[in-house]
Amino acid sequence: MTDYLFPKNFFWGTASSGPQTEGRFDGDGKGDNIWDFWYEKEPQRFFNQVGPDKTSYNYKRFKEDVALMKATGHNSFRTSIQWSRLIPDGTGEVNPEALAFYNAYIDEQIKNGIEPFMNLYHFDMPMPLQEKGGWLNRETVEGYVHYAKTCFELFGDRVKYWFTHNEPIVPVEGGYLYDFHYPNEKNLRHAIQVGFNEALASALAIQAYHEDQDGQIGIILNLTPSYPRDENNPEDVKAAKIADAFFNRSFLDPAIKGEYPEDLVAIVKELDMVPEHTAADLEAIKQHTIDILGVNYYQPRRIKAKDNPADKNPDCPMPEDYFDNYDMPGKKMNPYRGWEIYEKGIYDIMINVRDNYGNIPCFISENGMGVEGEERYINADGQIEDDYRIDFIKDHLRYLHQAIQEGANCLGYHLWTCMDNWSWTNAYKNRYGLIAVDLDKEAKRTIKKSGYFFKELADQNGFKD
Ligand code: BGP
Repeated sequence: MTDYLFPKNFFWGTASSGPQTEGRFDGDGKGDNIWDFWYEKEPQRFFNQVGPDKTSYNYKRFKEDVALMKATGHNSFRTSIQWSRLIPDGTGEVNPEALAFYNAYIDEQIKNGIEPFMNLYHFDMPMPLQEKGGWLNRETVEGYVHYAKTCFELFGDRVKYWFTHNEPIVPVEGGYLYDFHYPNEKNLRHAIQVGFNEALASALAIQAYHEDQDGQIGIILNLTPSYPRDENNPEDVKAAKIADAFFNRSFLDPAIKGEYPEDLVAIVKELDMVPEHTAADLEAIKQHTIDILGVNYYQPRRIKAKDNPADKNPDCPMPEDYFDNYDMPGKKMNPYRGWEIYEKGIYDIMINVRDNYGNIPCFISENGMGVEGEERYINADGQIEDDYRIDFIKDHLRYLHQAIQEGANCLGYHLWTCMDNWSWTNAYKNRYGLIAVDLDKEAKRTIKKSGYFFKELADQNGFKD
């Protein structure tokens, strides 16, 4: 029997976001964001046409939800403030209803011994700012910094862990390369500008935070370790390194080292796509780096050299002009989400952060398994027996434990997610929660088997097997 005991004061909990859980109600004063707008325009793009107004009703039921967090062992929990709820037009007045809600939600968590981790941006651009170009427009950076400062002033006395973005590469990919977020463009030049403006906004928010607040501020990145098809083939290795530059180091390096990786800069220059910026912007990125890193890990990236290097559209450059995705035979899959499950990836990320990023304090900020049709696992007592989720968690924790034993500075593990929630265009297709939400029964909450497992895990600060 092995004892997987984690360090003292380890953070156990889950992550979610405002737009995926809160819902929308008459009189709540929330403004539109890109999800409200896009759903209105193209509801057929969303699974079963379930939109962002119908998420798990946490806005009304947060007290019950915090009690369930406690029942499932949380000592910490991450969500995000919805920018369009707090400041409905993006830049103007604070919405008093939102202020009352976030105050009460934060207080309820603290009262129940749950440390609030708060993220500022989870894919949810307020529509009035998107109409002016969203992250493409420099004014959005200024609007975001104003919003961030407002949040620090309003909630910084109680929230001591802040995050500037969740997965900033995703709005780049979804909105400007691969068509899964509004505004559904395919434009690498815009993608690069959006990524730069997000990184700049993050640095400026960190600067503002460090001026008069006493907690910690970081960023949450989805790191996808890029493995070459054949480690002994230099062309595959080179291709994997380029994919890593585009999708991981593009945010990891500025966030921690304060500068962009040389190989990525060389590609962007060669493409003649250097984003608009000033010397002062680069200095801000240099100076204002993160205190803590959140790592979201779901899947690795398998890469090979391009089968046909000439296979590219000169009018529409894409990152894939430099590599091919490799469909590795025999890989273990989550068939519902179509993502590979590779548990050792979590270890490799931790060792990379330890060795190449100064072993900065970090934690697993998301990891989880979305499964469709979980009703078929309901037992006679009405509980979902999600043993596959328990195995998924343990399989990852073993590798995380090993990394910590080898010196990784990992402070916690947050699962995605607390209770089943709305996952963007996938809506409620795949369920990730420790707690089931029955949409047909007024969003009734029921703790799954994994929720009880998680409580024991947190209480024992680890597990034996
Ligand atoms: C992460 C996001 C979450 C959540 C999760 C599950 O990338 O930060 O918001 O959605 O993935 O993925 P999906 O909803 O695409 O199944």
